[in-house]
Amino acid sequence: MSDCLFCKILADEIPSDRVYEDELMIVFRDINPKAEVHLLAIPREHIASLNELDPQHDALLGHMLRQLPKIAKQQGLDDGFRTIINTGEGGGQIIFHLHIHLMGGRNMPGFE
Ligand code: DGP
Repeated sequence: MSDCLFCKILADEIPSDRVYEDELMIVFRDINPKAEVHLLAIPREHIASLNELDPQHDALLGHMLRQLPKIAKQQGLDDGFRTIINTGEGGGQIIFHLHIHLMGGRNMPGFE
């Protein structure tokens, strides 16, 4: 989608600090981190939010979720990590390209 910020990050039209990518997804650092490690995992396919998921996306979401523990460990989060998906304006979603927040380490809300 031409007016989607995260599609522009995918296309390298906007720079980002990527920590992982494969054929289905990329993971990059959140520009406004709420914890020592704060990453965003997004599908290459533009899906606006969980509200737009179809059964055809089951394998994609399964793939994304399975990569997160490996990526968290690569980031030094050996004790665990937090995932958050904000959905819709009422859920605090600002960017309407589905993304999974992966957070951990020092300064994580509730662990300051
Ligand atoms: P959400 O509220 O769930 O839609 O979270 C959107 C997140 O996206 C928020 O934590 C800040 C992050 N973000 C917004 N713009 C940019 C950007 O241009 N680059 C990066 N790396 N992150 C961004």
